[in-house]
Amino acid sequence: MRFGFSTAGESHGPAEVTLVHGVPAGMDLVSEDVNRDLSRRQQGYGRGGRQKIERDEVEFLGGLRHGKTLGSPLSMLIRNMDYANWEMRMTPEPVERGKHSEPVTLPRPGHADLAGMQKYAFDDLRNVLERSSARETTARVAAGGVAKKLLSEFGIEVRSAVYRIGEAACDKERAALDAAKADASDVRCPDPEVAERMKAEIDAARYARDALGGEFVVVAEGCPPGLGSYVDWRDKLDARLAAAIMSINAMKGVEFGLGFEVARRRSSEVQDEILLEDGRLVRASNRLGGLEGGMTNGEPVVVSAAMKPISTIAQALRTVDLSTGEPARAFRERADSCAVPAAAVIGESMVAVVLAEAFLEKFGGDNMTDIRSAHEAYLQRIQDTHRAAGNGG
Ligand code: EPS
Repeated sequence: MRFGFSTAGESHGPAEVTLVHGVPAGMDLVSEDVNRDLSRRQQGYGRGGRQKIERDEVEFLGGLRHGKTLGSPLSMLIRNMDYANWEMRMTPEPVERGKHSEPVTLPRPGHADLAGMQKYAFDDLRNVLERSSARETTARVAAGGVAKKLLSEFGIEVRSAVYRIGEAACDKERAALDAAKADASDVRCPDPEVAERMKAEIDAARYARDALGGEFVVVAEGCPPGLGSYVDWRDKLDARLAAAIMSINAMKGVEFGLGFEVARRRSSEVQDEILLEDGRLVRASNRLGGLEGGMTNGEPVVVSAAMKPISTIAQALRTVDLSTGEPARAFRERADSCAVPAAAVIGESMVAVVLAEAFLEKFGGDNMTDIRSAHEAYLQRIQDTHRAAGNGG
């Protein structure tokens, strides 16, 4: 089966669950490969009280034996510690209506609440918000840990950095180059001076009972040329990466390399010229973010995204009480005031999952040994072609 994953779980339900399919047999995998990113996702300046309750750690339920994948579906569980406080309101067992939980009927502008109630014929928006909550991204990051582990076996590393929160911003290109330093910052911004301004913006928004969005960049280094394809629209890697990024809660835009800036420039200031240096094909720049014709071109893949501010805010916005039809103020619940640093880690995970899927399409096999052989043979062939070109042959 093709590499990919599904998730299940409600924010205050018993657990988040991830099922990853298409994982090759024989890959080394330990809890730490997943827990590392689960912990990074939980961090970040601007988080609310929930992360003090949760301690996200994976339990493998299937697909792994003695630290090696079996090629069978990899099943992972992350418990919601907060379920202990929500058990009566969230129990899967039938309860007497209204006894354990009052229906929530004040939809928040910007959340899935209203359209979700209309679509699924609910009269309690808790049925919507529990699944539309960004808590679900915990399960995605678990899948991302597996994808990253696979990619790292072939020299591909995926990192991220935050380059804007509200009005506080640094250069996107610089942030992408310095992404390795982002883990040291609690806003995931590699520029310490801008990081301080970002934190001040978050404090000011929180003080005003409001929330802030921002922008982050994900960089994948070490991708061989030719992941994805130009021959069919479904296979185009940039389209698949865009869909994966846009599936993250609160994303409103995605860009590659220079992004929308390309629309303002002339062609000669946009394309990345091809040079032959010491028998190797190299690029004079990476303005297109490592993607041409829906394929990787061997340069770092650079994807950035814009996140809107969180819609659950203390300064409740106008809405309508759906139980009475009267004007009201939106439902308020404990929430983050900024989750852009966490979103950057989730972005890494989604990019890693798409790259792993494309990697296995290109070099696919049931087990790591066969994949390694296919990968090495391909790199050798394209390297030999370059050499021949360098020799005029
Ligand atoms: C979220 C609301 C908050 C966030 C949550 C996403 O949860 P709670 O209502 O329990 O305080 O903390 O994010 C997470 C729990 C998480 O792990 O990222 C929402 O409404 O989307």
